[in-house]
Amino acid sequence: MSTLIEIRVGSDSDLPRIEKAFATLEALQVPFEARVLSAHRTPARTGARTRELERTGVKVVIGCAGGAAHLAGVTSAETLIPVLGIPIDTTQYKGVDSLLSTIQMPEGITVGSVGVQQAEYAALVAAQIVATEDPALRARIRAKRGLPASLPSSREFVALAGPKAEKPAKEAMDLLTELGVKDTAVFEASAIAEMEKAGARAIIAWAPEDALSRPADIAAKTDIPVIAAPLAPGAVSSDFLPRLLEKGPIASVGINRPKNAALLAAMIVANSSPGVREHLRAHRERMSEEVEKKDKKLLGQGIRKYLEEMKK
Ligand code: RP5
Repeated sequence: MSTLIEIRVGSDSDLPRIEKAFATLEALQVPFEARVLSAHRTPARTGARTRELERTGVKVVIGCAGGAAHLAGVTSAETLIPVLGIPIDTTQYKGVDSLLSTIQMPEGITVGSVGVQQAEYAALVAAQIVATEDPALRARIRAKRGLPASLPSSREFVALAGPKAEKPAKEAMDLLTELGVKDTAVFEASAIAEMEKAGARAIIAWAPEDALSRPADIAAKTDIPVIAAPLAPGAVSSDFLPRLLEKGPIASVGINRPKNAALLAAMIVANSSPGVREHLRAHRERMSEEVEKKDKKLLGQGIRKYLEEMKK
């Protein structure tokens, strides 16, 4: 069977530290391939392989690195296949450096990160993404996780879970609509049976400081991939993201990035929807063009005039 999940590490020293990911996928009989591809040491080889991915049948990429952990991010910049990240533990910062450099992506390019070294959660979320199109795998995952055997339906539908997030929910829904995912709805976080019945292919769960455990609480009761969307009005404590991620299996986007949550959900849907993938491609092209335009303007005007205009 062809590879469905590619697990790439920045160094082979990462391999023993994520052994649980391999064991989880082997137990679930999901074909995967592991690669050593560094964002910094082999950028050309990494980029070339990434640009090939959409033609290979790979459905999810897991990027795993430590320190300046850019592997998942640079991968996502060059593919429309969903990318998850595993931040590797580090001696000096206990992996917080890896976590932040994996998860805090700019708007428009998205990575769903697990917590530091949570390789098993990453493998589970990746398998759950693959399973949205594979009922037999879905049944194996539900059995492994002790979820009821009855298989929920699955269609091009994204659920948004949790109240008190009207503005981010609107931003996410508007973007999903623009990307061709027309079917979306907001649910109470406890309405998991309803989200399953509605056929959700992904759940976006809002996680403000006072409800940080919400995404993991939802993920504990369903095999639908849960994308955490952390929200914070100002500075957060250093344990904000580690607390959000400690109980997985969830994949989180960066803080206050509702559009990146929507993008990740759309990428999951796009695995079986060429139409949504084309919308994603066009969205990415528009974004690149906007940045290029700014660069050309800056080159043309020079820094002083550009800054002056920015301050107006
Ligand atoms: C990162 O630097 C790798 O992903 C690894 O976690 C870390 C150390 O790499 P080595 O020095 O062991 O090759 O790029």
